[in-house]
Amino acid sequence: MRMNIKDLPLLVTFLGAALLSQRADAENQMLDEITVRGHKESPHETSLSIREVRESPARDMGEALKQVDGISYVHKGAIANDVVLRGLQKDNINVFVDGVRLHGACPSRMDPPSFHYDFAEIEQVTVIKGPYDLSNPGGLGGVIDARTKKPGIGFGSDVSLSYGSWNSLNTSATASYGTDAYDGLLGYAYKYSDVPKSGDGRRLTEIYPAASPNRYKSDAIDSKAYEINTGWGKLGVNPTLNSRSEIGYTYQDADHVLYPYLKMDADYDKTHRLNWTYQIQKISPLFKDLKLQAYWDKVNHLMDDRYRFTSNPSLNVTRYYSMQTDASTQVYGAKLSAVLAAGPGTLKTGIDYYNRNWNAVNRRAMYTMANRYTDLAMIPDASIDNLGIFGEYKISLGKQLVLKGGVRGDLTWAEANKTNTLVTAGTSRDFSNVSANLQLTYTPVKGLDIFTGIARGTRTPDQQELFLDVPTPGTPSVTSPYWHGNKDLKSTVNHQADVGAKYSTDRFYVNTSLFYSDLQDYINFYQIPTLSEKSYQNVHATMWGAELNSQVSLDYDLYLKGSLSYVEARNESTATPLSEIPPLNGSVSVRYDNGTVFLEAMENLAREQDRVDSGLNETVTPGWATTDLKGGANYRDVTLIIGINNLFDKQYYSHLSYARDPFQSGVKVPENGRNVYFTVEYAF
Ligand SMILES: [Cu+2]
Repeated sequence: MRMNIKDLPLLVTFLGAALLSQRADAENQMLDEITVRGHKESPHETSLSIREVRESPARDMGEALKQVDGISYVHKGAIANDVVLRGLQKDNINVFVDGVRLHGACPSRMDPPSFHYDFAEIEQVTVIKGPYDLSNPGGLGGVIDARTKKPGIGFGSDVSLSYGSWNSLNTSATASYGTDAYDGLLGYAYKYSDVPKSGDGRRLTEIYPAASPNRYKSDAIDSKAYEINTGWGKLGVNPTLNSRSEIGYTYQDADHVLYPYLKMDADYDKTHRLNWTYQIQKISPLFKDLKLQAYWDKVNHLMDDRYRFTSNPSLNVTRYYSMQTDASTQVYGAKLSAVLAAGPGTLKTGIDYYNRNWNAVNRRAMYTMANRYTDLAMIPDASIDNLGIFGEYKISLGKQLVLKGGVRGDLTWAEANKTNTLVTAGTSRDFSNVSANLQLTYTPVKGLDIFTGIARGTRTPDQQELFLDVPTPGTPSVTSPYWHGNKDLKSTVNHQADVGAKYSTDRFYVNTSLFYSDLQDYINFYQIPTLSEKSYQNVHATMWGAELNSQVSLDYDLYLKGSLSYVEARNESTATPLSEIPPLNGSVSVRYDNGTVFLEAMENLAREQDRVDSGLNETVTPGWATTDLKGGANYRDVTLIIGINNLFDKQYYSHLSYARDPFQSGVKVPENGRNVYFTVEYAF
């Protein structure tokens, strides 16, 4: 069609209308986030929207979540960042997707749970800080639950392509179709990257000293950092107006993932995840909701040192590697839960079960000279069975008070099915635990919520902490310690108190929270005195911390956001700081967003961490500040985003990005240097 000058007013009107309608949409998005965070979330809850994920150059959810107050992460390479919540990590926190318990296979956490799902599957991530989730076992430090996208009515589709520094590519496409009776969704994502460089211009694979046996071989230094394909599908059926059944399956294949943090790299991670739910709502005035869920997931993981100098052929090294771990884990579980109108309040109750198996076989050239590369039951095909029951009652006392309280009981069995030098096949442990909490939310005036909570949370030791066995060739030494589990470990019990206050209006909220935690039998990694051995022990620990965050909508389409997090942790048994605790950190950002275009500048800050565990040779990490810029525009169904992170190419380290053991590499992994990214998204 040829344009004619007479069409111009029409075109201008059309464009204007389109821009205005877009403006209303997107402006609402920013205000919606403020509304959700201000009104709908309790002061000890927080969330990350998919908008915030999409606008960042984060390569996985672990990295994306670092923008949430109270969350930090362990950076082990270009991807597979591990989430840390209020200084607690690993099994101290629960990381789920749609309530599905997902565990990694790698004993060195190359594949933490959040690594096993793609952004493009996710709608929103909710974080509950502290032991206030009674509907799942464990997670004494809190829960991070990602919710997957649900198909809408009619056809829907979105395509996203992101390209950035070091050839990092992140693409995804989803298509969905839905009617009132049924719906379906299909998605695919592909991620690739070369090895990132830090602020000093060196690749993350170049951080080893020139004589280190763990340094990368020259042809691996600039090889790809990872390549990941993920595909998923979801089917939903609504048999009646008030019932729904859903089945979802995801397969992820991660290939050639480099971990400069460790002495080995991953050859592959292959993950299956299957989830089925059936839910009926409003069955009767008494029976409000009934939900049944069953799930299964499995990860196969292979890592070795083929890209490192340690694998060079020699008298001892007769295979393509000198060390390898072949690991797998499988989880299956089910849950039945119901919401009932009971007296003046509501009762949520349920029963759940899961089984997790974990098996890791380690092979080393030098473990015994007589029997090279012999299979070693590093994690001896060990299973954990957990059966739990919970009830939680919520009642409004007048207009100003909401009281919520509940209790949960768990029975747990842990058993090793293979023999290693630490345990024999059949070695088992039983645990029984009670968790409970009482939460009071007081709303003295509209917009002000004061939250207080006391809670008891628990978690049992995992297979690694109980049964792990990594003997050394010959006699253990300082450079080659014997690393093993402790089959006598007790469950950790956390007694925690929380106070929080939030004030919100339609255009503004400010949220503060403060917690104190007394951890009985905290499972601490330690150096056994006088022996060249490292293991796990129960210690008495305490933690306290605070978070502050705020989001404000100002005039002239300006938005301000800021957050600050602090946690201090102490091993009371030895009167020393606990290891791997993030320093005081925060961020401030200013954003112009008129609904069509946005521009944002963010400053990220972390203080020096000088509270270190000298028993594990932890050292002080200096503070740092970095600047990120991003901007974008959307027109109709297309969104463009361009950003630059670490604008001044600062060389800096996160306190957590250093492995102590196992397979301690002895080097700190620096954060990424200046990096540019460009994203285009199309959705309808
Ligand atoms: Cu691994």
